[in-house]
Amino acid sequence: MTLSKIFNDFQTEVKVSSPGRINLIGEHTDYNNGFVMPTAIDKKIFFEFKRNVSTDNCRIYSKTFDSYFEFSLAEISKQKDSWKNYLLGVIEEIQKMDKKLGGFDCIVKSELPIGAGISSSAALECGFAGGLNKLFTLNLSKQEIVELSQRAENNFVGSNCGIMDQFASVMSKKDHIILLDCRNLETEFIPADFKDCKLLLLNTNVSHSLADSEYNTRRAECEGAVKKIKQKYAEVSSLREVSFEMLEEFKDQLTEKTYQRCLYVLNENERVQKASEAMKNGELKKFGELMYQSHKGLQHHYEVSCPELDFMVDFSEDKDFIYGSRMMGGGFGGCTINLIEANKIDDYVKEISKAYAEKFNINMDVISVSPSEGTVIE
Ligand code: GAF
Repeated sequence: MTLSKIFNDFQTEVKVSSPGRINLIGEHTDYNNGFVMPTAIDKKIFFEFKRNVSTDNCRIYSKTFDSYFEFSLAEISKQKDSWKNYLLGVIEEIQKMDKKLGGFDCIVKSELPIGAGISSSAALECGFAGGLNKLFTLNLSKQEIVELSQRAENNFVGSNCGIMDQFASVMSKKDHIILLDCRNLETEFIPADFKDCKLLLLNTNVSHSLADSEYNTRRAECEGAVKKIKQKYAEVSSLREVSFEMLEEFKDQLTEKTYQRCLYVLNENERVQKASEAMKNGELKKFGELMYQSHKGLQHHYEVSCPELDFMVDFSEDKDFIYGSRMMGGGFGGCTINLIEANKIDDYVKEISKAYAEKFNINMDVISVSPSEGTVIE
């Protein structure tokens, strides 16, 4: 059968739209069992699925990359293109759960820019898992979909990500921000009322290659510190149980860098608590101030920012119509998230685009976003 025969005359059985996410504050806290404040956005990856009963083969066509691949459920092996591995990882995790899949055809189309830090990877994993769940009546709960998608990324792709992105992509509610406690997945939905302001993403359009390796290193640094502290305080199983006093007590046994990483995480968890209160009380200036503090911590103590992101945040700092600005996601490129007065956006975008292009010889992009519903499956 030719490709066009399979994909032109597609009798869709299941349709999925799977959103990217933003994170207002709480960066690199999720894998330390801390707090985050993400939500899904109105930019998505779309899937269409149908069963192909005749084979155990899966045929997937990406409209975005105009790329096709086919594999047997019995032979899952790592591919060169990373988008394929997110999907294969999901298949592997579903199979590990003893859930029965059959052959299927799938079309994927994305409107999420890759490398922008708005989690196209979690959207791919969760949307794909959600679609297969419906197509083959696997009876997976939303939480199982979130967790298996995270495991796909950890085990198959090899990135030790936390749970924030998958959780936000699946669980978000329109017009709300999630306050998520990553220790027990306790969730509070806070109405996203930004009054005269809007959230604006500015994409540096850089994605430095350090990102993956440094991400895993940061996580290992935090876990190494926890291991040391646990020797005296048995109740400690993550940085979440570590107090400022405990960290001070162990300062001499940690390298200066590791100490700074841990201090950042403890401070960031406190900031998220304050930020969620500020949001509930409509104190947007206070919220924005915490965003700036978060960025400084990520820049100087956690060291996951980059000159392009720092330039954007610095550029905004003396503008009183920008309440807050910070890098978002894993770091080393991608977007800043800005809380900005809506009627100033057009002029500001012109000004910063020009300054950014002059400084780095790169054109930035603007991504306007609004808090949206998690995965939708029809
Ligand atoms: C990436 C990861 F996937 C998340 O789990 C989270 O750690 C984030 O970086 C940093 O906060 O998006």
